[in-house]
Amino acid sequence: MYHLLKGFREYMTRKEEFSIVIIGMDGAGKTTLLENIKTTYNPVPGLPPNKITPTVGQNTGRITLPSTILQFIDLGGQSGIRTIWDRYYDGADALAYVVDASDIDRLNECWEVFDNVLASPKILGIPLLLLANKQDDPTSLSVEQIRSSYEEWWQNRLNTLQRSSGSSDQSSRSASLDVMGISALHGNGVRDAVNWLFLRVQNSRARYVIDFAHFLSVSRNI
Ligand SMILES: Nc1nc2c(ncn2[C@@H]2O[C@H](COP(=O)(O)OP(=O)(O)O)[C@@H](O)[C@H]2O)c(=O)[nH]1
Ligand SMILES: [Mg+2]
Repeated sequence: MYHLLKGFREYMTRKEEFSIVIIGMDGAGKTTLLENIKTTYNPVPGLPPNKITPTVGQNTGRITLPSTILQFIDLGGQSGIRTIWDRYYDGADALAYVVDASDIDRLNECWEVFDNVLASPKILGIPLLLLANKQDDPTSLSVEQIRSSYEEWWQNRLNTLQRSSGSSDQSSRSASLDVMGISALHGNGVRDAVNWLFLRVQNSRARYVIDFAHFLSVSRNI
């Protein structure tokens, strides 16, 4: 029992590390976001926007919060390398899907890509945040317009395919989807987005603690 309690104490006091995967189409602003997060939270700043080149493969960054380490993984978004995203869902504690809210011409493609993400059974149960990036650009769609655009796209798709069965999971997921506006370039909304991700992964940790406490109380009674 002593070891069990010691282990529990260590578990409670250690800094838990969580992995957050950033995805979205090429040019959406994923790497700019990652570098902005590094600059905002770390003593060593991330790359300035003018030094960022298109991502081939992945970029990573870690930030330390009071009780938690968040490891961000920014994956390349070109169509040829999107197929690797799926491999990262297994180790992901949360997903952030970045949308270029100023690129209206590519929104349909962006929702097709997003739909593929939602369709992966691996992401069930993983917190997912949709980020409407480039809010500093006056031509960008607002958070509400981005949400409506996705809902409209989804409705059109349902109508085209004339299917209703098998889609309820996805449509209920889109109804409860959290959408936040950010400017990865200037940092607006980035802290709110990181807080959202931090709280969501912490909640999943709290569930483990409750499970463990329950296990302890059961084991004490046997
Ligand atoms: N105006 C504006 N431009 C942005 C923002 N975030 C990224 N960009 C620009 O969008 C382009 C693509 O950014 P990048 O981070 O490389 O996109 P990625 O392919 O998703 O990693 C670059 O020219 C960035 O400077 C933003 O919040 N506002
Ligand atoms: Mg990139």
